[in-house]
Amino acid sequence: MAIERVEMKLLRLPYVHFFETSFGRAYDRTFIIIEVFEAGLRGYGECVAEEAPLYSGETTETAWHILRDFLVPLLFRKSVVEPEEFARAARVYRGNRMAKAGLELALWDLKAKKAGLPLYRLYNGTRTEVEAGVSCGIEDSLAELVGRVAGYLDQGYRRIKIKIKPGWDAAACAAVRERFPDIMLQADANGAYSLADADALAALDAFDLLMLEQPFPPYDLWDHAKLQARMKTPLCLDESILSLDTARAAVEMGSCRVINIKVGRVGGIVEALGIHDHCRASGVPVWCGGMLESGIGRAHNLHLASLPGFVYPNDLSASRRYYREDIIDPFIELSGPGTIRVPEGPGIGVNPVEARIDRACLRKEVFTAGGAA
Ligand code: OSB
Ligand code: MG
Repeated sequence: MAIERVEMKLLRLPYVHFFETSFGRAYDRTFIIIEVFEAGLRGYGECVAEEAPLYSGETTETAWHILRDFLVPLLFRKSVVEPEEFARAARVYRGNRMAKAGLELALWDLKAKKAGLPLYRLYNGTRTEVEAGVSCGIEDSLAELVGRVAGYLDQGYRRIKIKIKPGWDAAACAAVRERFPDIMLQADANGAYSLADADALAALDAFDLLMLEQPFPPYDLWDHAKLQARMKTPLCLDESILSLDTARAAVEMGSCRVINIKVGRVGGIVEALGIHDHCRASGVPVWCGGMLESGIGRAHNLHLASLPGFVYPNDLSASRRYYREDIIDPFIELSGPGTIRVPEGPGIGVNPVEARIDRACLRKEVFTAGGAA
């Protein structure tokens, strides 16, 4: 069989509440949904590249270009249907991992639907429920941050991550810790610091954080190793881990003690599984990061997080934490205090609602074996 058609849609969805990181404040998310068609079935993937090249060098427009001009043609030219085969073929192109992952995810969903199995069964996920966590953005005041954290804890979340940046770090950690002495709390700097801030960062040891995520920019593996050597708090790398090779280097260099796996950042499920397996064999705990995905990308993340090496709570929250009207049915909900059930239906196991996708759609392009339709 072969892929008959690919559809790409550029969507924009408003957040329930703005999300501010050390990169700035955002009120909505722009992202690409990729749909692959074969024999009456449709596989869905989400590309997590953002509008601006802040978190990564990719953007929605670079990803659109790479998908349209290089990756989608690979499927038609070589009759590629299997996600593993696509991952291998796509390796001839450097970088552009989020674009690659978006299409690979669609092929995984399709493969699982053809087999009539929930996606996690294809790569031997073991959990039926995963640990949920919330990532809290920077707020206008500490009181507002603490109020939001309280709200999430009331909803049942048991692990809170707060975004930090210079000027919003120790005081934010102190405010949350003081009010909630016993919760699992971690902080994420998205690379906002440098080694010159090592003293201020080391002082965060006082807040008994589960981990400190990505204090330095992505390519500073060596500086992360120097900081980790003087901190009790485990460092976790997010932006720095682009592949199995960088994960191996980070672990061997002592740059971190924990790894955040995001399928988009590492270029697909095949690469993510490699990192998971390597970390598991090396005794390095991992967890599943998020990119504020719609329900489509989030469902994919739920399946991935069912693997046994995902031992810390994940950046996986209910649909309503992100969007008023998620594009899937049913919405993702907490299944118990701080847990989310991995969907059991075929493929990603949630139903994308085409009418809602169309309402959020800014641009659409259809590709067939004969060329763009
Ligand atoms: O660094 O983990 C991050 C969102 C966008 C870009 C980077 C990050 C995040 C999050 C959101 O923290 C986590 C989620 O999807 O719940
Ligand atoms: Mg992060």
